[in-house]
Amino acid sequence: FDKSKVTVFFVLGGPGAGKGTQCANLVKDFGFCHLSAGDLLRAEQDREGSQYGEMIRKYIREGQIVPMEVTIKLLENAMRAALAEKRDGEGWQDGKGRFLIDGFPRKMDQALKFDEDVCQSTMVLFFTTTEEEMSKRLLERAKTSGREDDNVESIKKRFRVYKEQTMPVIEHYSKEGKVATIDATATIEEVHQKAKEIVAKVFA
Ligand code: UP5
Ligand code: MG
Repeated sequence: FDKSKVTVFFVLGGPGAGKGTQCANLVKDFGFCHLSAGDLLRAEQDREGSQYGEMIRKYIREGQIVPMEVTIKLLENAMRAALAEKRDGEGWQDGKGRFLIDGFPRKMDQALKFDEDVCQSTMVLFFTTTEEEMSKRLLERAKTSGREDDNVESIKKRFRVYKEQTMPVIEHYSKEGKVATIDATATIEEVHQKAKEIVAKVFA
């Protein structure tokens, strides 16, 4: 698709920081198309006939990053599908599709590849809070999420991968002046207001 037809915001932050929750709010405010890399991978994992299902399951349980080719292909396909059914006034302003790409890129190779092959992001929304808080949120969510990685062992691994592989991505985009850091420790509504202000400035 045509890169000039999209506006992309990456949404990063540790496991359980509230990326998905805040994306849902921003969809309502600005009509974004919300694509969670983790959700796309989980859907592919469960898709009958997928050649990647078992591999994805293993990576997610271990908190490891699935090889980037798979994730980038899923994202590109989802973006193309969304653009194909674009309708004015529903996130498609001025002839452009607005995308929130949640939980991606979380490793340097993915970041460089996506920027080169798909498109550059306008901004990175970075939700940050303490590991203690994230852990508490994930263990609470575990009661109902059904996610195979919402358990103490997997959570520890996810935190480690986040620090070792995702923090360098955030530093990389910080140097490009693209990162807006949002303290995600406050209530969902307080965090939402801050995120909304930041995005509103971009679309002003
Ligand atoms: N909650 C949210 N905000 C709150 C607040 N302010 N106060 C109190 N509670 C709050 O929120 C988590 C929980 O906290 C919810 O119950 C919520 O109500 C509450 P959520 O919005 O779901 O947090 P989020 O940051 O989205 O957490 P998630 O668990 O989805 O983050 P991860 O980054 O770990 O998960 P993701 O789905 O992105 O990735 C999962 C795995 O997929 C990765 O570990 C990896 O193995 C794989 N993956 C790749 O390989 N490649 C990719 O590119 C992406 C993923
Ligand atoms: Mg999420």
